[in-house]
Amino acid sequence: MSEKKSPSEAAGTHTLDRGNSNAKLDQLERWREDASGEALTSNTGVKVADNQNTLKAGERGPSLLEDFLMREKITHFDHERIPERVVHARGSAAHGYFQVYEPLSDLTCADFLNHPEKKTPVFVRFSTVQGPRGSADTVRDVRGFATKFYTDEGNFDLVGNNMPVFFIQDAIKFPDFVHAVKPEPHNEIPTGASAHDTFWDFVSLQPESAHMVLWAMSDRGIPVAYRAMQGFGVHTFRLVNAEGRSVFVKFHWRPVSGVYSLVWDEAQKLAGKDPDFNRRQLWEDIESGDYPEWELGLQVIPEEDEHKFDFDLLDPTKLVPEELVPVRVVGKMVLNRNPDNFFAETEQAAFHIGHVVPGIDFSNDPLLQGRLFSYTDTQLLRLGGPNFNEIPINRPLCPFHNNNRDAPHRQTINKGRAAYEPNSIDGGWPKETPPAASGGGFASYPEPMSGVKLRKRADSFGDHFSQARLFWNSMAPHEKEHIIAAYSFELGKVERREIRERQVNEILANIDPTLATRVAQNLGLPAPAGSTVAPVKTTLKESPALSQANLLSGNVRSRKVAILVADGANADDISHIIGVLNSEGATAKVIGPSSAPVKTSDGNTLVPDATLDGLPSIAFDAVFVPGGAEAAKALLANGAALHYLLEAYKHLKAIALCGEAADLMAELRLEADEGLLSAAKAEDLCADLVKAMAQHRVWAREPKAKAIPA
Ligand code: HDE
Repeated sequence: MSEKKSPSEAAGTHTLDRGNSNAKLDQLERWREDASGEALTSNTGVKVADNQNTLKAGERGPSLLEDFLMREKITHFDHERIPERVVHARGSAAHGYFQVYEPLSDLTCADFLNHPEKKTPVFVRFSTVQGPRGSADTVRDVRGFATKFYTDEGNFDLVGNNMPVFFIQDAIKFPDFVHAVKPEPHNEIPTGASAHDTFWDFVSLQPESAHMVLWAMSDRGIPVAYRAMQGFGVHTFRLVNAEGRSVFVKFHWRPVSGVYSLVWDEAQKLAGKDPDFNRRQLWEDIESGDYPEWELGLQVIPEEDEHKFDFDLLDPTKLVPEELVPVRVVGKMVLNRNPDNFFAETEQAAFHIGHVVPGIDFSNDPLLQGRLFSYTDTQLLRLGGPNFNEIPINRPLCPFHNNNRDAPHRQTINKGRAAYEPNSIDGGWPKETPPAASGGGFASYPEPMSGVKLRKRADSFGDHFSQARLFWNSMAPHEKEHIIAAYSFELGKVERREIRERQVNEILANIDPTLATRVAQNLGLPAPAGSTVAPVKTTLKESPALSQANLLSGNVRSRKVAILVADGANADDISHIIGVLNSEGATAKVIGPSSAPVKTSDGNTLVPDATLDGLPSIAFDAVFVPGGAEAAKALLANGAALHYLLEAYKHLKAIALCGEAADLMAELRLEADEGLLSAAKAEDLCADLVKAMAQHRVWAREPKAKAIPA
């Protein structure tokens, strides 16, 4: 016979009789007795006594509709998701600050660009474009680089990309472009990739995309890290100073870490082994105090120079070569704080190219003009109404008052009776601020306008290939090889021969004959007959500023090195390399055959940070193997360790082998080069290792490495 229970015990609200094991019961009891934290409550603040069981009619009886706690919890859960961004759905973000180096009063009256003593808070979101929210970070794609400056005069959003041009010239083509690049509608394949028929169909029919597609097929499409990417505002904007004088401007972000990329095989493998690769590094670097930094650069073009270039400044498929207009570096951004909550901050962040402050204004770039409509419109759906600027991550840090009222999720409790202007009831407040005053109101630059209403692309937008050729001509030999390989890979996935042919014969052949012929060969197509469009005469043949080979930082700050260990690994080598890397601002992780501690040569034990398969070589910039006969023997007999080194070699990374570890090189039949180093002790090769790492890859090894299976 079962024991009789009191009504409260039977209801299960005051006891911990929840059908749990004794161990769990004890733990729950301890948690309940700990009064140091916050009590669990309902959304209306009622303290919850039991968060484990639904209210039921008897222990084994049906659940009761009366259970308002369960219903509130499940209802909230049912509504947890919001629509992901139509594009740039996959992203990650961080907080930081921006500081201008010197007042830019000659150019702009924007307050945050005139006060070197001010640290303007920023929130920056990086993203891929094509893939959905859960897709991999390292796919070949454009990266978004959106910065929200919370200035004292309101929010300024610089919503840019890691490439300085775009695929289309007019906003009305954006839905077509996005439908073409997104997974194909019948089977939703491929995720996060442009290597499919609809993308190449569209771009091969749309020659204005030639320049940007070339950027996407270059190493820029597979950055190693967000901190290793440049950022660009893309469009031409205006700056306006206190006297009302305006100049055109292009915005640049230059990473202090330099610009460098993954190699394609690595990018593909990372997409499977660590789809969060970029997101994780951003997070971990900030947690460890190794803050990513960028300098803000401006290309300033006086109004009177608007028509002096052999392209149109308003055409977003063109960049302004730095050799024609140098970049003036004006300030620095540091990302130093991770968000507390991904959804509340990163997911709910609403960027908008139309969020400008006095001193910054728009140009007539037709893509920019279309974006001015799109960003608010999309937030209405995504964030559920027009009050999205009241969400903490979007709220300005300066005071804001207006007569906008009500609508879903209103947070502000407006006081006063007059929700209109002019009014006499509330003394006329809130009132306008004249533009000229310091901290003045926003007034659009009074650009003279005249024109006929029409739908027409300006003739000055008509040259689609010169800048693509400029980019191609500016690439280092290894960069050209990567571009050829990328086109061959992507077009190789295209099922329809006519699309491949069109891309080769009508697009690539107009950029460069070698590019077109090599891609044609790889696709098994006849070499193109020649260009189909007469080349336009241009001022520049090459722009060295476009090649990543010229954009390295020259140091190894934030680079990551794997130290492969096994029992018997030489302790001096390990401590020496760690010391050198730390002093250079790089980091090391000890990688063991398993998670079990390893005995080093000095009799101490070392706990590996990760295992060979847990953190593969693709997650590192270089590999170091300490000496020690026993350790070398163990690694030689370990297929995973051999694969680790082979893969690092194939990915053109610096590899340093000390003492007996040099036997691994012989076993793998690898030839020494400027990045494959061996010496008796760590101290004899550290300087060369650092030098090789600063070069990012051993490009000279690439032809040889291609023959190696990995
Ligand atoms: Fe965007 N873009 N875009 N875009 N874009 C969006 O806004 C749009 C363009 C860029 O991290 C959407 O909030 C149109 C160029 C970034 O939250 C949407 C056109 C550049 C982000 C939208 C463009 C960008 C977006 C989707 C052609 C580089 C991510 C969700 C006229 C200069 C921002 C959202 C973030 C996001 C529209 C072209 C950059 C739908 C119509 C060019 C970095 O509003």
